[in-house]
Amino acid sequence: MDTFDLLTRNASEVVTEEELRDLAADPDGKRAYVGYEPSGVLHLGHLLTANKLIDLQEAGMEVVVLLADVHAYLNGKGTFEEIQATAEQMQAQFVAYGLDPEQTEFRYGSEFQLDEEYVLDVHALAVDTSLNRAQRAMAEIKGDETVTVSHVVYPLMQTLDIEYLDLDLAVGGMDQRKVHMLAREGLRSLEYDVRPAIHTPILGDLESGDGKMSSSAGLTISMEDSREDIEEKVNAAFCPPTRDPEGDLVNPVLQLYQYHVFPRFETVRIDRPEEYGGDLVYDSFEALAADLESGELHPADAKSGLAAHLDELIAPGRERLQELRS
Ligand code: IYR
Repeated sequence: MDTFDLLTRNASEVVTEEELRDLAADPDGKRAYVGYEPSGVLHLGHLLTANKLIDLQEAGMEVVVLLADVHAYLNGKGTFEEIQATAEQMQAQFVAYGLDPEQTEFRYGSEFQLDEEYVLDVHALAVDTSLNRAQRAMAEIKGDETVTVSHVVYPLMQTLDIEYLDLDLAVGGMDQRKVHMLAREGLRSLEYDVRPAIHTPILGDLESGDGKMSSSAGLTISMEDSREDIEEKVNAAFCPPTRDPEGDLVNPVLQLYQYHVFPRFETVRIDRPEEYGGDLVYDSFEALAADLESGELHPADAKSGLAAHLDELIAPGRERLQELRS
């Protein structure tokens, strides 16, 4: 695959395409990152951006995973001690999932975000940024609780991470896009280089195919799920025989194949009893989606194949988590 296509495959948005083309022309040793607020258990949302990091490693880029402990603290996720303990577990799960530890730099935000130079830059951005703008940037990151002063400090720090980790590319879900747009202005105002960003989609809710997959409502799949849990959730998922259902709905089963299974498996085998035509083997998402639409692939078989592949992706992290907890 062409490097630009590999860098941008399965992305919802690239800012800007021109900057990314420059990067794709010479990706070797360039540094890309995703920041995660530490949480004890990874779920599909984390794994979707991790898949993009794996693509970038394949293209020759260096990958930085920021365990954003200070950000999680500012976003009301617990005491600093609690957050740091979950960050260690998070790192272990990413490695089990397939981020090569030799090629991945794991960094804690607190290692550099409390340095004087960084803090003074936060204050410089605070002077240059309207309250309204910082608040709007956080709309999709902040939970439902009251806005606090910490919520507007947060995107200013996310801006500076790009400079202080010496990065060439920022990666995040579409929920990060407003922070990354603010970051472009902020970096420019401090006369730092502006860097491009890649945004990955936020997938639909498994059961209804509606809106955004929620990590809290038990509607996503996590490293804590047993094979049976995964089968149960996938079996209950919405799966019309089309990739574009009516209105705002999506087909979450096809989305999971597209964003989670095909990026990690060269071929996808779906077991099917002989009497129904025997096993099916696909080497592209397009071929599988076309078979679902034509009726060649029954939704029940699509689901059982999906659960088996998701289980294979989750199993190493699930085992690691059990070891850490015992
Ligand atoms: N805002 C992210 C966490 C985060 C991301 C980056 I990229 C940072 O530099 C810092 C924090 C979230 O919503 O999880």
